[in-house]
Amino acid sequence: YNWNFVTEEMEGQVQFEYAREFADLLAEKSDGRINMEIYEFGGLGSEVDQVEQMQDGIVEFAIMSPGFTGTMVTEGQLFALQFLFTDDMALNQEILNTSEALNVHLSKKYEEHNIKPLAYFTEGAMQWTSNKPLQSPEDFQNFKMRTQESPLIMESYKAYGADPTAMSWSELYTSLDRNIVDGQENPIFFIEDASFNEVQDYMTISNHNIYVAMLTVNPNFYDSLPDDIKKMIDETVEEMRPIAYDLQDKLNREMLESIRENETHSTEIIELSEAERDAFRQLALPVREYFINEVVGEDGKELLDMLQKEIEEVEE
Ligand code: 6CS
Repeated sequence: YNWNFVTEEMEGQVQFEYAREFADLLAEKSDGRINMEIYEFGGLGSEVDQVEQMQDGIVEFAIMSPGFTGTMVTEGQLFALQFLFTDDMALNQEILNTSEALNVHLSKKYEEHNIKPLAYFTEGAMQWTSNKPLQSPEDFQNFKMRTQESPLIMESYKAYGADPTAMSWSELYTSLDRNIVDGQENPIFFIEDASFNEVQDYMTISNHNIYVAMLTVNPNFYDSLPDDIKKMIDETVEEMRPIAYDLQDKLNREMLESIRENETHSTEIIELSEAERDAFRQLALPVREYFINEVVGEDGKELLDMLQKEIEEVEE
């Protein structure tokens, strides 16, 4: 078997290293019968192009961020809702692993669009970088915020008073450098590895959301596979869960140090207090109502309610 696996990231970053490990495990399990060609981001187009290639079966496997399928699978935009998950990343990953709302109901919504999610995993807590200090919602007034394509991510920043612009991350470094946008959100490892810190004066440790990515497969391709091969894939998905968690944890820790120690450009790191985070939380909560009333309706409400219940249960 020769399969293609596309990621939205580069070598050394979480998605690419996930794909590499996934391919190695499968090659081993299958005694070399399964070979995967892994693509770094850029070679096959934008993040949105990659979604289409997976749906068309041009690539068999893809790691995708729900933020790039927001207009198609509207329910997947629930990951844009800030302060929804807990502040404990290990618990968050447990929720992603076990949630019925996500692994059964949300996955079904993706499957309607020819995308089969095999796993949801976090790439870390998200932080803001900016060219001015971001400490309170007032600081976001007219702030040009770069976001992914999801309308709900944009709505979330409008709730803070910002002026969001969606773009591919391939354009982000230049756009920050030229002040086409004033700031962006991402996990720390990505901020450092994409060198955004070198064109931004501030990084706010806001932990306002978790970055979630999905391992996906083309469903027609998957269904056509013999049972023993499917079993190898499913086992590998399970084996990857702790590996992916440790990978992002290690990279996010290490890269925080290298942002601190960067000699070319110093980035001031602002840590929000709980009271400061709460000011953002208060403005983020009504976006959940907007999501239900304006975006997903009754079906989506059930899904979000179920996920919130699951989060509460794990927190207890
Ligand atoms: O900001 C982005 O769009 C990119 N961020 C990450 C962590 N992965 C890929 C994604 O395209």
